[in-house]
Amino acid sequence: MNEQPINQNNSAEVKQKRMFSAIQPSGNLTLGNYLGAIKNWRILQDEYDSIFSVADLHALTVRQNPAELRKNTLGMAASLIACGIDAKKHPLFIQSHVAEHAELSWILSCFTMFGELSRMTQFKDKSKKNADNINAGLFTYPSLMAADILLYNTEVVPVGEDQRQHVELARDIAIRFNSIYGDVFNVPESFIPTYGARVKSLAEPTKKMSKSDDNQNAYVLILDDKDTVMRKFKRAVTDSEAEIVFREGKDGINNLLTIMSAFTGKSIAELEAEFAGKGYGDFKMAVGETVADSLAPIRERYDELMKDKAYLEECIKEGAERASYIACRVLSKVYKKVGLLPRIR
Ligand code: ATP
Ligand code: LTN
Repeated sequence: MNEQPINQNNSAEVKQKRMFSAIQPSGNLTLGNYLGAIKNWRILQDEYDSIFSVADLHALTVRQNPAELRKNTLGMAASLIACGIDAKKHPLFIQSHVAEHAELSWILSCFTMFGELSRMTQFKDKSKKNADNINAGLFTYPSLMAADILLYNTEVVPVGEDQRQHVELARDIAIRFNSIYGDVFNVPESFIPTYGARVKSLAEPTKKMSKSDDNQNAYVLILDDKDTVMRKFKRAVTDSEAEIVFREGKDGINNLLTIMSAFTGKSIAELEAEFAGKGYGDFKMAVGETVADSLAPIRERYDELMKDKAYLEECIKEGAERASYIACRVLSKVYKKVGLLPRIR
């Protein structure tokens, strides 16, 4: 990484690059979210000038139970802090608390093409899954995501592979806008660290692990207790062979090896050697133990945080204030550039 930390003696501060990322409160964090995204946020947070958000407006693209959404939104903020996001240092805020996101989203939707939105894989997938509710928000979702990113002069956006297409569209929108109005937005880049894992469903290991999967055995939640974690790994779909090696076609075993490698820091080759000659049952139990033990401290911290609502609310309040300060300056520049008449105060 070519980033440099802030100079310790403060004599000449090195300007850090701005990093922004968000996650929807559409349920609890899965192992996929953790290994593919949140763990990287934690690792990278101090290397960058970081801002994190819980994308509750995005969650509305799928029908939500209001009470549940409120609970999940605060729960997601708590989960992120429990996973090691330092909300006192880096703004962590709820997307709907910073009104500029919805406002810029409208402007950007006027610079986003129908054809571009139609090509988004997530839109196609989610339309299939929610055939009775293919709403306009689901379609224009990437314009709101572009607003999230562009409001903060973001340079890097750490996401999992499945979000790359959306970040690329945000880049295209920024370039299009800048080509008309001059240098208004920073052109962001997606950042998919090579050490980030792509975690597959435990029930159908050709599909990604997703928190909105109807089958609860398909995902492990970071808040699952040990018994639940063990049960889900015990049931994990593998193959009819008996060899613990990473090979094309062995999606289930490949997935378990990837998860084990991410938690232990051991390479796949080391794990293959360690488990050579062992049965799938023993291997699944070993992966389950490792995952459950690694998640235990996160779960404990989450429970503590959920008992201290005042602290959580203070974090997201400060986060929204700090985010708003940046967002409103960028938005007023955009309003001016596109020709909106300034409000008389
Ligand atoms: P939903 O099921 O509601 O669509 P999701 O579990 O797929 O949610 P998102 O909220 O869309 O997750 O994604 C949050 C972050 O986690 C994104 O950066 C995404 O790329 C990453 N991510 C999600 N699932 C995985 C996975 N299985 N492996 C790696 N990264 C993932
Ligand atoms: N669409 C993303 C969540 C998200 C996001 C963002 C990620 C909303 N706004 C801005 C990065 C930057 C998702 O579903 N994972």
